[in-house]
Amino acid sequence: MLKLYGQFMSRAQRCLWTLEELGVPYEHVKTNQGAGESRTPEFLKINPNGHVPVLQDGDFVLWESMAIAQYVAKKYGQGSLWPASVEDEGRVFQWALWASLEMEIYVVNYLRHAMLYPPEKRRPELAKEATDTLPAPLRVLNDSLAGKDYLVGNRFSVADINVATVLLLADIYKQIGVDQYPNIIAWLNRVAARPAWQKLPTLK
Ligand SMILES: N[C@@H](CCC(=O)N[C@@H](CS)C(=O)NCC(=O)O)C(=O)O
Repeated sequence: MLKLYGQFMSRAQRCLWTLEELGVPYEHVKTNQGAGESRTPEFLKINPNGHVPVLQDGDFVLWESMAIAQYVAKKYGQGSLWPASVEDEGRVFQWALWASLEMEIYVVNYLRHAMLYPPEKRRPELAKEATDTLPAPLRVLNDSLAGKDYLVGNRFSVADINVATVLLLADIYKQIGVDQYPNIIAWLNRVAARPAWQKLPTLK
């Protein structure tokens, strides 16, 4: 059986969402990264980066949350979460890399340096860099969603999961001005209404 390490309040949530969407049986190991559980010698053997999430599929081990979501979608979600054409597969990769490099890094810095860290650990310049930088990718996302319900092939896919979780993590989208982007808000409401997403907080 698949084994997923990482609790809901972490980037593991996109992997949990993918598994729940597809109804794939898995064991959920609620590794608490905040309590240092991703830094134990035992955990570092499965992810030398010391981060959650990690997926174990038999002897196969995978880290990086978007890669895990895509692996699960490709293996168990052909024709549903994983697209049928090579072009749409390319778009799934495009959106994951874009979300990670152009948006998530700034969203996480804002979360840490404006909200989560104790005042003495905060670096206000990183929170400012985030609020200065995010309007550009948010505009790209908003424009890409014009007249569309979903990011790839006009059906819900792992691309929506990977990108939406950047904004849904800790409801951060409510803090970074996303309300100015109506297509993003409509899309977030659409994907967050899915039963699999609604179920996730109960998993912890
Ligand atoms: N790019 C990685 C980032 C993973 C990451 O930084 N995870 C955080 C939780 S969201 C973590 O494990 N932090 C605890 C630590 O680094 O000690 C991914 O998407 O999987």
